[in-house]
Amino acid sequence: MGMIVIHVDMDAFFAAVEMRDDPSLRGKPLIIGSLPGERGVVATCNYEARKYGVHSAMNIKEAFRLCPQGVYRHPDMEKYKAVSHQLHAIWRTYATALEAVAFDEAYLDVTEQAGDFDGARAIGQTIKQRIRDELGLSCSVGVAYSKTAAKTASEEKKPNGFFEIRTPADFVALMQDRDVRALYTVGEKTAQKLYANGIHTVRDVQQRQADVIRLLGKQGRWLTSLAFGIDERPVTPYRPEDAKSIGREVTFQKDVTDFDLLADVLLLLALCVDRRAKRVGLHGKGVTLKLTYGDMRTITRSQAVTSADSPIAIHQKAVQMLTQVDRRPVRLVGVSVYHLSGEIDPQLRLAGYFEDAPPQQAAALQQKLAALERQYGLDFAGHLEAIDRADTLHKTVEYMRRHR
Ligand code: TTP
Ligand code: MG
Repeated sequence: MGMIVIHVDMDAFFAAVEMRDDPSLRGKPLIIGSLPGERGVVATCNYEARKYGVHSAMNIKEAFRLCPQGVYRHPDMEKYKAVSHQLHAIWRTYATALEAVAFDEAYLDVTEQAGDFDGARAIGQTIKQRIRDELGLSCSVGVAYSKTAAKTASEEKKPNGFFEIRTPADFVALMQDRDVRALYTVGEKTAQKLYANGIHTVRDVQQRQADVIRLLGKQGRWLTSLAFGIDERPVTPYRPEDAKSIGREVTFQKDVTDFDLLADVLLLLALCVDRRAKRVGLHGKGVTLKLTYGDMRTITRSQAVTSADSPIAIHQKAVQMLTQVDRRPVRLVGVSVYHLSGEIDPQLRLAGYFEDAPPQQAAALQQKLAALERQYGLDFAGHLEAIDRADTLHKTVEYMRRHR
């Protein structure tokens, strides 16, 4: 049997949380985002406000023009994040894989727990009930054979909705006379392109596959499959290392068995990662070590750190994790930082390596580089800039491998 996927999406999420916590807001149009008079947009609004035509991403001026009697509030992201954790705890109970899409939205692979669609319906209903009872919030649930169908299903009866799409044929029957924009990933721009070529409905996409592919390339191929209800993407579980990250890796020409060499290579990788992170003004709150063994099995190890804001900090963590993995021949080694945060002072971004590190760390880095120079007979300190380039990094690492 194929997959069974549940898509859960909270109703008017930020607004619903605020109404739950402040009953005086209930029944009034509530707009969360910028305040009238400020610059900015609507993050979301409750369904009362939607009656006036207010919606997400609308300029706040426009929202105020449409709904001057509304209540306007700034979002409280910390609070929504906490609620999101509670939601995840409930969702996780029922899924072998949970893919978070946003604070308030996730795909759950319930194939195993559900057994069949009747089981999945029971899980979907239980999730809705628990979110209502335990968190005082409402959500919409879609149960389906694929991710796209599940998302389509959760939108179908929003708010407080529940809907099932059990087969591709059911999906097609539901969708074929709808506008192309009903297809997942078709936005305004894509729609205009299709309209301009006389392709208006999902049925048109089905009947004019070659034109759709010619017009849209890769996306066109995806859409023609989708028009027939085909979407085989798995629910991909969220892991910390999947969060937006900055990483660098290198593949050896011959498998490496010397873990001291790997530790040395990790210093160069840490330098590259740190530099790239600084360039975009971010630093990580976690470090991931990645190894691919000679048998192509890849493992990753991740650990939180107070702040991965220096090459030394990144390297230390990576090496610590390296001591805890299987010592088998290694084909590829990589390091990345994740949970990126913090726009650092733009001035600092331009500063060199040693200037923006605390003196102690700068000294530690100098020492490590000097040790590498003695060991391999390479002038690292003088070539740090070049090491950032893929070909130089690769050459340097190969040189180290042969001269160890
Ligand atoms: P959505 O699920 O798109 O919206 P929603 O939950 O508020 O409403 P619906 O009932 O239609 O699902 O987004 C979830 C939250 O993400 C939303 O409450 C606010 C935030 N958000 C923004 O901050 N900006 C945006 O442009 C959008 C679309 C959402
Ligand atoms: Mg939502």
